[in-house]
Amino acid sequence: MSRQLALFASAQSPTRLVGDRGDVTYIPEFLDRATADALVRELNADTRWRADSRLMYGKRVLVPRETANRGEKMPQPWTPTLERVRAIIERHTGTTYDYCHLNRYRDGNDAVAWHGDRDGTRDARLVVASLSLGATRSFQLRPKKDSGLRYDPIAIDVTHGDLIVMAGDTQLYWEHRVPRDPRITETRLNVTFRQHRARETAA
Ligand SMILES: O=C(O)CCC(=O)C(=O)O
Repeated sequence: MSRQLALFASAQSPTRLVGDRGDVTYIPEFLDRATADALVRELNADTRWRADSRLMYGKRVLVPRETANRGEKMPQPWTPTLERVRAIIERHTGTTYDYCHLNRYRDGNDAVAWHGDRDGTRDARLVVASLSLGATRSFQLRPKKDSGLRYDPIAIDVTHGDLIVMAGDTQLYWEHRVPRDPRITETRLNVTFRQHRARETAA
């Protein structure tokens, strides 16, 4: 049984979701409505989405969502609002991000399976800041099988403008997913701000 967190927190009161062998914080309404709306408009107008595929049991299958990367050393640049939001998140988290990975969940049939973000680098301790836009979806966390941790899965409904920050050892000991939910008919965008390398910034 998963634990559903009560959503009493506000932008001023982040909720710690994980504090053991990892550090995951949930900040509801991190972005104000106007900025979140502007970001959705800009990303929808100006992103070339990709349909990725994976080899599974010898067969190539499409991943159930569309993706894109934007930012430094990426085929698509930051958009003006994305840059502005990146700066806000950098100030909040005290670190820098050089690119972002975008997921577009067209409806509740799109999803991402359990995984940790190693991010093409050996340094799994890099910070990942995950911004939700559009439809409300369940974001779930659980300890990895070999972590030695004994916690029930955590499920939290993330919605337009909410931020989840995953830091410390999170990607080593925990995994996360957004499961299918065929009742959902609206689109959700997710923007994960990521680091090729981390630089601490002054608070
Ligand atoms: O959509 C989300 O909230 C999670 C996205 C994610 O796990 C990823 O991009 O690796």
